[in-house]
Amino acid sequence: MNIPAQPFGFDLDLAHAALVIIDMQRDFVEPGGFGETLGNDVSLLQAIVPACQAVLQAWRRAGGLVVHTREAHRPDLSDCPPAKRLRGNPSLRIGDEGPMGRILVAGEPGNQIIDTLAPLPGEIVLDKPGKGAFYATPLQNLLEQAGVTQLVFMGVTTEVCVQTSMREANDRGYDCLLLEDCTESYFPHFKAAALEMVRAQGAIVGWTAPSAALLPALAPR
Ligand code: TIU
Repeated sequence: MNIPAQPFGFDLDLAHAALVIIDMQRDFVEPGGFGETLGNDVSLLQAIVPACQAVLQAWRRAGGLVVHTREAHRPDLSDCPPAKRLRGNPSLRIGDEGPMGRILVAGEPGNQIIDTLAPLPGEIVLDKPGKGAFYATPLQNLLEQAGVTQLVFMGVTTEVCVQTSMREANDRGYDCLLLEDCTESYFPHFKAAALEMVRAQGAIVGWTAPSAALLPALAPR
């Protein structure tokens, strides 16, 4: 079905598409996590949760493949480059003990996907040490095994992990659609710029559309 999108319609083929939800984990959307340690107001990100829930529910009902990612490091931090841990002057560094457990460490309370978007059994959940969902993860293999050629993106933050993941996907040959009201940044002007740069130059990275444009394609018929 053709989804009204920018810069032109996106031909969704649900049987060969996956919904990729980037890093909707407590670290980024709740106080006391990695996002806040970097000096951000994390409350901004909570506004997208209802729209993400609506899409996730509709996507599941339509029988589509779902991939959740978490930005996460091993407890021994062997997959966290010192350059990432030591950069800047955060209030807590990756691996430090925070109010939701060790910052950005797999298995800690802060590293869990928020309850309202919690994965269901059978859905793919990937821990990724970088910003991109393909770097040092089995994502490409999993998508190839599933015959997926199109990716619909939601999650946070728009210009960091979402955009990096879309650029990685684009270079690997996937058609990528970013849902405008299902992604957010700590910096509204960065979100606006990221949406524009994704779809500029004839969808140089991919398409953008509001979730309302996708939902009819997922409705039972
Ligand atoms: N800081 C920021 O905007 N984002 C991240 O560090 N990671 C993700 O975007 N997931």
